[in-house]
Amino acid sequence: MSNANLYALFETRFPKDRSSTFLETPEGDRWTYADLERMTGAYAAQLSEAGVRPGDRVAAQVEKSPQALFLYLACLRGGFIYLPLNTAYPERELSYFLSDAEPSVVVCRPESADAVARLAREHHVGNVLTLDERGEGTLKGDSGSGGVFPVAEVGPDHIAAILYTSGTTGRPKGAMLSHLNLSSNAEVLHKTWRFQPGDVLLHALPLFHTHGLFVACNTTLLNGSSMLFCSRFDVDTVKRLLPRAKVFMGVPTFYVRLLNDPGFGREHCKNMRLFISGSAPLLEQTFQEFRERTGHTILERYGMTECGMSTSNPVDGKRKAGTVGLPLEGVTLRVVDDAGKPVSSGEVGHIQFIGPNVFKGYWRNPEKTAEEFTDDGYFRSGDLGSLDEDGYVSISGRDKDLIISGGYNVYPKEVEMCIDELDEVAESAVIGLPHADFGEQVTAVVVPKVKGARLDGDRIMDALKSKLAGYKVPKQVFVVDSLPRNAMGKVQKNVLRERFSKEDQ
Ligand code: MLC
Ligand code: AMP
Repeated sequence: MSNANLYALFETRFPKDRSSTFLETPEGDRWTYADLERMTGAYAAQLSEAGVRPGDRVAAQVEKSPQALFLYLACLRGGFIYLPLNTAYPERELSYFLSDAEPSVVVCRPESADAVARLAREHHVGNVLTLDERGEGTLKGDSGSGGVFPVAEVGPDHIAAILYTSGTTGRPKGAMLSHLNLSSNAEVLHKTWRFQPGDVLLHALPLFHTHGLFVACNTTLLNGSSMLFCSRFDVDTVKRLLPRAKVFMGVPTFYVRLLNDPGFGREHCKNMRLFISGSAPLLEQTFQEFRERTGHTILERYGMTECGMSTSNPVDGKRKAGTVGLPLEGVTLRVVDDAGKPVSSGEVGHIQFIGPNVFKGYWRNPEKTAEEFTDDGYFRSGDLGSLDEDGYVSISGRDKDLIISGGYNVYPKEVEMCIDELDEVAESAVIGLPHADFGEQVTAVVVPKVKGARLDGDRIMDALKSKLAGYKVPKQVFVVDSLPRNAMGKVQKNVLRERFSKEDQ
């Protein structure tokens, strides 16, 4: 049986001339495919010396850098399970991930080494290594064993990565993605998006989530081509580098921000082949404005942490605004009613799908995994949508209580639990309100413990900053005497959304 390791698949596509560029940073640093092989070999060797074995977890909470990407690839190469963590997660969130995932090694920013070492002792993590944004730290890419570290032999179901996603219960769950999940999705996207030799990708997404890590990097690696690799999204840098790129991937906020710059236009996009959007709904207005301003039609696709990508608009066929396109080859998608019966075209129902992209379950949580699948094996996406007469999918809402802010998911339950811990608060409801830049804005509606008490919204937001990643902290707090409830006692968030979307933001 051939090796199902995704890294082994990448190797078959690396350019013959290993001195070809793999990454270039806006500062002009260049990394070749030979560097990739050397660095991933050295990192894998060092992790192995630190006691990491195939199947062990390597958690990484590091800034985006070429070296951070090499660390992911080193884990694939060694058969280690890569566990990327958003740098925005404060200590409290990190502590939960370490206790749940029990990694053998944590790689963190040098400035958080002491705090992480303390947590590591608490949660019996073997080793703490450091890596900064310039790629320096105790994780070393200059070990002699470099390119010779063998690529681990793994089966298709071997877990390649665990990505944590918060849930409606407020407790994040680790989605286990196998080598086959990642390779099948990368292959189908590479084909669907017609990647070609020389397709330079401008990479401005964070590296700890599906979009920036798997969708962008894995397709480029399968293409054996290069990336212009920015540490973060910034309009001026993107404008400067776009003329040298062919492909760009972004969340809708990226496109909104580009359009907000009156200096952005056709000349920046003249060499571009493809603009792709996903992770959150792209407004039709953004789609149209972008077409008018640049002459390019954004291709929208749909995915999620648990399954990578499931649908995409076509490169050659019609890209329909307000839709996320057609199910990808190998993915079977259906829209069903509450009883699980398929609805007719145009009707809204629950989106479910099955395919090689669908994850292997939640880490050490078989009950939650079972809940997310139907008896006939379809994954319940938690999204609501419909199919049109051509089979294009539109997402019209969610049956999970979820806010998507600037492409980041925020589960209200998690925020509510933190607010409710505050002394002066009796209860709270967290809702998403429309926001021009982020799409949705996290907003808290709070009931004080003492009726009529005046609560200070700024203080509540400050108190949450040490508990939650910044993008989860409400941007606005409203105080009410009581929350509206239905006959079952459930908070009517639609009533709150209706009421507070009219208030000044
Ligand atoms: C940052 N902040 C946000 C935020 N990002 N607040 C709400 N929503 C966001 N998305 C807050 C910070 O906490 C900080 O608050 C302040 O804004 C400035 O931080 P920043 O880092 O300087 O912000 P900025 O660089 O402007 O970041 C905005 C952004 C970024 C849109 C560029 O959020 C981003 O890159 N988003 C992409 C997310 C992504 O990759 N999603 C894919 C998930 S995978 P304060 O109070 O400290 O000042 C997935 C599956 C799929 O969904 O289908 O792809
Ligand atoms: P995450 O769990 O962070 O991977 O986010 C996945 C969720 O993002 C999906 O379940 C959808 O709700 C949403 N999503 C992703 N892509 C799109 C899109 N193109 N349009 C609308 N929602 C999207």
